[in-house]
Amino acid sequence: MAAPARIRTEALLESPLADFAAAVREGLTKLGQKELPSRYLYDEVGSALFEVICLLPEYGLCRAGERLLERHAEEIADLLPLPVAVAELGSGTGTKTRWILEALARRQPVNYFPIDISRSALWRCSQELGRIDSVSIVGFEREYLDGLVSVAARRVDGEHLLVLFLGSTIGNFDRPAGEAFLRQVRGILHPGDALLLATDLEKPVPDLLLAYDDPAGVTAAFNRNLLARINRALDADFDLAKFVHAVRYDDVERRIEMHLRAVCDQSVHVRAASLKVTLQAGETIWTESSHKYRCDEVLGMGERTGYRCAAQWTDAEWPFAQSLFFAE
Ligand code: AVJ
Repeated sequence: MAAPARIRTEALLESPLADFAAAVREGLTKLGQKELPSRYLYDEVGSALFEVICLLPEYGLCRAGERLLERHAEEIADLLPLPVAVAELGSGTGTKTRWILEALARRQPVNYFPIDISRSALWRCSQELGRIDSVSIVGFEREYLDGLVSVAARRVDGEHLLVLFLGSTIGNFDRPAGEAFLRQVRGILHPGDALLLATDLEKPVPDLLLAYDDPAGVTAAFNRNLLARINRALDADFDLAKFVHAVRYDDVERRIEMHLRAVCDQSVHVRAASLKVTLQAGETIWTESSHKYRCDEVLGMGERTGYRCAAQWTDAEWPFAQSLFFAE
């Protein structure tokens, strides 16, 4: 296999496996609703399944986000102060990012810093984007905020930063936590730096339920793979046949919730976390929330956390917004 043109990955100092074990223990020993953090859905298998989800006709989110960037990348680049370096929170597969990097690379050489806890995601992103002329990549295998601090420390005098938070990943946070996260990002930025924020918008509930419980069962596989990952990585004995994918829309919180429902009473041993868990028939493990927003709500979130909005673009086919903010 050909090596990507330019990729270097900053070393990871923490122990990801110990963190995973601790998170699993914490989530599965919660009184009341058991839960697992959605970030762990994306191992190699999970990331590949998510890419298939993005191809499903019922799940328009990825296509909408990409369409907006394809259509408006030039306009976005024109609004940015130059020179600008690009940091991306969650490198994904890089397809959406290509439009922005190409538009910027027509104006200046671009330093691009994808930040992701998944080494395989960084690798794939570098393969996708590593050969664009005038773009050089340094990947950071880190938590978002840690990685962003390191990226910000590398900026040269007079260089601005554009932070990309695409794909509506902010929707995985509760609303207050999402706002707190935007504020933390703002704390790392300088006035005049930019944030491009993608958010999935409210839409009819039946459309949402189909998008997260598709007839081909890809999202179900994506969800259940989390248990398979725990079996593999933490020497656990989840029986996947005893769990079903369950999706609900909470119309007070305005979010899709993804759960795994135990179909019978059972107990599970997670050896690497020294943990025994019992589940009752019908009990669920909550694996992901995906909050849906209103356009003006997104503006409000930005304004309350130290930004002003320069422009907002929405997709007509699948309600979705890209908002360009500047740190004040
Ligand atoms: C990648 C977090 C935007 O919330 O829609 C897709 C993940 N989960 N299908 C989303 C997901 C189930 C997705 N995000």
